[in-house]
Amino acid sequence: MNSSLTNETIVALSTPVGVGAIAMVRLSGPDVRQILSKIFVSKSSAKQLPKRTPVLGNFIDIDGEIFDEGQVVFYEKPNSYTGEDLAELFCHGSIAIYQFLIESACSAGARVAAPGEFTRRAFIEGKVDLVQSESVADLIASETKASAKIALSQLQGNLSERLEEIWQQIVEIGAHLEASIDFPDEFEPGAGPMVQGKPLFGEELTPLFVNAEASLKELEDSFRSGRVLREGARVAIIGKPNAGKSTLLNNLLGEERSITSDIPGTTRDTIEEVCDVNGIPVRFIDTAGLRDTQDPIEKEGAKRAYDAAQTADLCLLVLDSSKGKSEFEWAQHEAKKLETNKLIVLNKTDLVSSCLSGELIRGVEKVSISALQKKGFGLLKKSVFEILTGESLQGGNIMRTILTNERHKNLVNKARHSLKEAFVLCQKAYSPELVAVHLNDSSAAFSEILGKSYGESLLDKIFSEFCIGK
Ligand SMILES: Nc1nc2c(ncn2[C@@H]2O[C@H](COP(=O)(O)OP(=O)(O)OP(=O)(O)O)[C@@H](O)[C@H]2O)c(=O)[nH]1
Ligand SMILES: [Mg+2]
Repeated sequence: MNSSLTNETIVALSTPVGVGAIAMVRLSGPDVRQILSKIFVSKSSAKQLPKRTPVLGNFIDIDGEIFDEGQVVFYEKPNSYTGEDLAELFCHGSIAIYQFLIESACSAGARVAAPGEFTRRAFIEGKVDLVQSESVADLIASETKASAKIALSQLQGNLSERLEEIWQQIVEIGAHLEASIDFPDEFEPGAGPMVQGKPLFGEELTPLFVNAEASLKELEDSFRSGRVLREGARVAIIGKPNAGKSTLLNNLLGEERSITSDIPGTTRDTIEEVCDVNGIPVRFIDTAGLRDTQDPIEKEGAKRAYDAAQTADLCLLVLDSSKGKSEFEWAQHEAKKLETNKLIVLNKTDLVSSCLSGELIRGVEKVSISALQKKGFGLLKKSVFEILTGESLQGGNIMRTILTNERHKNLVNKARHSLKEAFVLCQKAYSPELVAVHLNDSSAAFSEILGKSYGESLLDKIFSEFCIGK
């Protein structure tokens, strides 16, 4: 699709497809007023539609026949979502009515919008940058409060602001280099043309390079938590038979999903269910108890348990604390086999007088719970959250700016590598021109993330993933 086709007026349903109390059809482009005059008859005596004010009236077809009563809100450019003239048409939520309304708008000169075209126009009109545009899709797709909050923060421009700050650091290094390229004869470290107060080259640029690279590294590393917050995570629950794995899953979910009993070997296959852990969607996988066995079904169950453990983002090693040493030794033995992140869950603490102190496995955290008495679940969830996201949970909030989108992460990585390359050449006293080539590559990556430079194919790719009406 060509972005320059904004001379057309587009129309689409912006509420979900299906029957509802009310549906909202959005109209955007140069002919909004003209189209409205053909399909909407206001009940107010005012000659012109007021701005940003709901107006009651009748929707009519092209022959002037009334088919619904509803409201219209008109937004005059540039003060609208798209930056163009825009109207929101609220009709009764019958499929027939909103389809008829869209058809009437098309008969009056509009065309049906492509997926994401409203947001694409907002981007073309400069209302939002590309990062903000992408966050609209994330916000709509968010399944938990945490992912919604991150997407909203990006929509409000926090990530863009952080990217602009780091970009500025790189531009500053570039400005110092430019000085030595433009005025080679005059240039000497500490002399020559003034660049932001003082021209620098070689060693003197080191702190600027180091700072910019550290900022990029921090941002790139945040993608680990960003991915989990956006897409969720998988957590396998493993342990010996009767350790209380299924009781643990049931209590996390608040329902009797897995069968529990005091007969060892109750769970035979894996059972998966999603639970909200402090705002992130976590898929917990209950597995068969692990023990030496000749039973072919149990063997298959154990294989599935290990498969789940190896592919999970985190593995809960559930131990029956009342069994003491034998369980601890088992955990130490199993932990060596698993490369996945681990958390030891000391269960059945209601049966023991004192909990194990000190480290059981080096570098592996532990939490004490009683799955039966539903005790310790707050701490368990907090630990799961912190291990999965690498963030500490401060009053349920993640405080810093993080990356959630793979496109952004790849470009931040590209920016960092080009910057590193420039730094190496600078340290080796290569010519400023050569250093500047790499610095420009780094800068170009920022430009691409924020959409300052873009190709139509990139926009097609990004906006095709949106729904129609967004
Ligand atoms: N006292 C006490 N009993 C518990 C606790 N958690 C589970 N149990 C009991 O331990 C027994 C085994 O629990 P399950 O949840 O079925 O254990 P499991 O690890 O899923 O066992 P398998 O499916 O056989 O591998 C049941 O009788 C539970 O009621 C606990 O925290 N305290
Ligand atoms: Mg079980």
